[in-house]
Amino acid sequence: MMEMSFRWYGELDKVKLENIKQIPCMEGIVTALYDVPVGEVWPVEKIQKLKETVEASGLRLSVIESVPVHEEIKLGTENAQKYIDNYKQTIRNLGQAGIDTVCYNFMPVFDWTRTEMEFVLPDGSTGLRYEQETIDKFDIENNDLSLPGWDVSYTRDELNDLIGKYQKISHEMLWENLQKFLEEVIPVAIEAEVKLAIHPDDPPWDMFGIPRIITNEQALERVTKIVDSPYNGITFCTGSLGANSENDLPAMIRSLLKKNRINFVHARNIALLGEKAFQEVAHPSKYGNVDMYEIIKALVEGGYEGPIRPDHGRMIWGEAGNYGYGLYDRALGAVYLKGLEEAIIKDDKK
Ligand code: CS2
Ligand code: MN
Repeated sequence: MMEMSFRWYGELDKVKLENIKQIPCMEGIVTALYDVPVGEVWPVEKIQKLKETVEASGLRLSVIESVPVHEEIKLGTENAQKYIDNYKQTIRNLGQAGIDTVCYNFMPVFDWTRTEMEFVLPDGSTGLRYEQETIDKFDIENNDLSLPGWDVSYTRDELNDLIGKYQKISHEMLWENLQKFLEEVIPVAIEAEVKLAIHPDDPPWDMFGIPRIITNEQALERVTKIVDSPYNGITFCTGSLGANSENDLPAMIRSLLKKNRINFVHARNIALLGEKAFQEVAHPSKYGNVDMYEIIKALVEGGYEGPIRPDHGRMIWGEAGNYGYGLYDRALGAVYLKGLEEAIIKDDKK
């Protein structure tokens, strides 16, 4: 069986570990150290403390999401090596504390991006929405663009400076910087027995003239080949990859599992609204374009037994909290996913 898990933003999260523990079938926590600046080494003691806190609630610390990759690494500057060395030490420290899976992404400047955080759905619940049209109209040089939920925030000057630098970076240059990063970090991950899981770019296309590369099947295949090891794996995020209708998600899962390259799964449903536009919806298949039954079937039949979490949920029942990360809708999503899994496993045994 897959290990059902739940993202928790630490002590400041409105959602408490005790709440999460009460969700049926819940086994694990996905979290991070939120007070270590990006690029610095994560101290072993702090990791151990976090693990103890999680375990005291009766759950396992299943995945660290994320250890952010410093922009200097993605830009491939002369400072990159220092940050790569720090990253390696963080991986060693995580291994020493008994952590076995780490999620990260290689998106320049922006992590996940949405143009509306509280779009009201017909039933009165709210969900996140993305429309390219709004992004294209955005005057980035004159506005402070910040979104809740990101691990990092920038001032307007920092943002303009970074964007300027990336506009000179081609897709191939970004690939080279990712290659250098993986060639250095994966051998350490193997040694430390910590599986890495790159998160696809969300949304999976360029924004503001900045390249994004982890967008489709070809890209995932390419990443996994850079260093050919199960420790160099993927976070299969159905919402991110599903935003491009050309991505055949179940087929991608089957092919990645044959090579044992899926280390973590984010299950999220989205309704496609047209070219480069989508609405986040409840997890069941009928609300969007992600066929959750086919996703879970591909995972079960491919032998996936690693961590999975409901990724994002709507805000329902008047809940307020981190956008996409309330308790109720994600809890419903988790149980729905476990239901699909049970049915598929039992059916396959007949
Ligand atoms: C997450 C990402 O909320 C989300 O959409 O999937 O923020 C994710 O944590 C990072 O991209 C992974 O590094
Ligand atoms: Mn995701």
